Amino acid sequence: MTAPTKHAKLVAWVDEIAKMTQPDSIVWCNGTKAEYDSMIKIMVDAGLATPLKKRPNSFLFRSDASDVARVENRTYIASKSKDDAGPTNNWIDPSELKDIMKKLYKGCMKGRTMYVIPFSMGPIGSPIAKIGVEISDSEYVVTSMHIMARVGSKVLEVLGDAGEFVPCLHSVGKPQLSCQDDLGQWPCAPLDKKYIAHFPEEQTIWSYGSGYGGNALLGKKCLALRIASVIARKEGWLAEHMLILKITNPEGKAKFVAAAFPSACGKTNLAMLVPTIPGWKVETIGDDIAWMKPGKDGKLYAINPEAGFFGVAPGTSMDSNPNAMHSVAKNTLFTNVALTEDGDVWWEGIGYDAPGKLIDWNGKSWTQDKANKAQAPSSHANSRFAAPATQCPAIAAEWEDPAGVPIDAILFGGRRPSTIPLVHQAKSWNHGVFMGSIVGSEITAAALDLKVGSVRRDPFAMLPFCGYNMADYFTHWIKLGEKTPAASQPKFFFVNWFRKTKEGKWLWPGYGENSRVLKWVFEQCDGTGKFVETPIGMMPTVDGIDLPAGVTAEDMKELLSVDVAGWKAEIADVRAEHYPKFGAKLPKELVAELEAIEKRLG
Ligand code: O2Y
Ligand code: MN
Repeated sequence: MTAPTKHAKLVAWVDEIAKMTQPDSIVWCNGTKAEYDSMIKIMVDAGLATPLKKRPNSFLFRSDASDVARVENRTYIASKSKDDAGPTNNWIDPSELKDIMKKLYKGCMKGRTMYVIPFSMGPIGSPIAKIGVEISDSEYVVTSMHIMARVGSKVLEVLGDAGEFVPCLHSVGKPQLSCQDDLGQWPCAPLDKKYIAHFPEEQTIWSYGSGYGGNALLGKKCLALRIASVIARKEGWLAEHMLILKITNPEGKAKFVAAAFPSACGKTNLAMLVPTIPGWKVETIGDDIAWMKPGKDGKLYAINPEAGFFGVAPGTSMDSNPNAMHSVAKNTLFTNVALTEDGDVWWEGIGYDAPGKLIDWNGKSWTQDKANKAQAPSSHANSRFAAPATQCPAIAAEWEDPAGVPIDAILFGGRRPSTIPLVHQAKSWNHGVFMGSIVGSEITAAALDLKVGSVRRDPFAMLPFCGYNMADYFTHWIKLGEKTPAASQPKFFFVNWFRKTKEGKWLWPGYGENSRVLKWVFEQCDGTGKFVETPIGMMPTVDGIDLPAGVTAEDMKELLSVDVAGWKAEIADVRAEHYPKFGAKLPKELVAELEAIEKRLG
């Protein structure tokens, strides 16, 4: 196929990769429905996709058991200097890694088609958007990229003859040497041959051996976070692992909120929240990534660079997230969930019992046995849906505004059964950066490095996604604050939906009731909130947040009190265990914030 572009650098790169990987043919993707349908047909015919009778144009995929999630220990930041990758990334010398990977890539697409996928992260042509071109030998990647990014000919038009793009090379790492199909098995390479590599100086991504999610859909975590964070630092903006939502009060006044949480804190649920407070509305701009740039007025303007949702299926139900359930009613790709006899999907926590005999994510027959608490689940814990954002009933009108939305508040959170109150507000930008730097969740099962009850810190929820030294990343945040006029700065909050009593009972119902906290956040941004100053920041007065059903005034007092002893222990943990990881590069401003809180605690 001749290249549908005169972009010499792009054509030369595609030629170079084709020479190395030796595919049978090359297809330049145009992003059309016909192209999507033809990819699906190839996968259905090969036994790799199952059409779902109950959901129009929707399909189920089952991955290899070695290829079920992002592989953090096989993910590398290959900067020239180790110090530029910093203490929290896997570093490897770029030329050493290229030598290893070139050997793997040699002939790796034999018997396969090489797809060239031009894509835009962000609305095509938006001044905030970035263009990438992914080369991949996976039809699953092509169809998933159609959903998760803006793909095709229009992107090439915007790229023109000499526009900038991020080259993203992907192979499943399994040539079809005898030119036979994949025999119904998800193609990938063994774990020790998987590499997810980022070259920040070249702004290039090389991925080998995995066909799954964040390892293979290179626009998402690899480009929109790891490489974009490097670009953002250079250009003076922020590429963040944050949802974006719009909240509107009964009078029709709206605020925009960005929020970062470590995994398993209900980020997609918050992005699509259905408020329980009459008259209030929450709408979705994005559920995972925010690119925020200072506008002429000094405010941060955010876009969601993605076009779809790649959400975790287990636990998603009409109760926990009706908007997500409606989003996946059609045109959706499911991976590693269970298949019902009548051609639908099912997963643990979907809100109803398994209807009869299922096929589990391993392709085996599975019948629910509620009496057997040790029964292996039907769906993988990281099973996913990929659905177009336009299908979300709560999608905001502004979600594709190329100019972005002005951010009024930035929220951080984590799973913290004790110490951290339901909500508190930072006193300043640097206090907000301090809050972001200590984000984390308490661990509930023993891990190699941490004991039960200790906090696994995940600064800004960016630990696996910051493409450079995280101490430099903190400094970048602080410097951006210095350049932002106080009146234009968003307000920072720390929320905790996961407080428990000493007896282990949840103190806060979460889900739609979190709208009560969002309402207070709105009011604080509007200057109408009821608050008190405390040593850890501003907090709602006891009547500042309306009580949801089932929460007593006593519970609320506990949720909104400052646990002085707990906070002293928190400060000690940050000082002794967390901050030392960042060495001499840790900004002094963060230490000053730590000391100021300690002093205020008395
Ligand atoms: O396991 C994967 O490849 C997906 S990871 C993911 C997907 C959607 C949103 N966030 C994440 C994440 O790990 O933060
Ligand atoms: Mn994420």
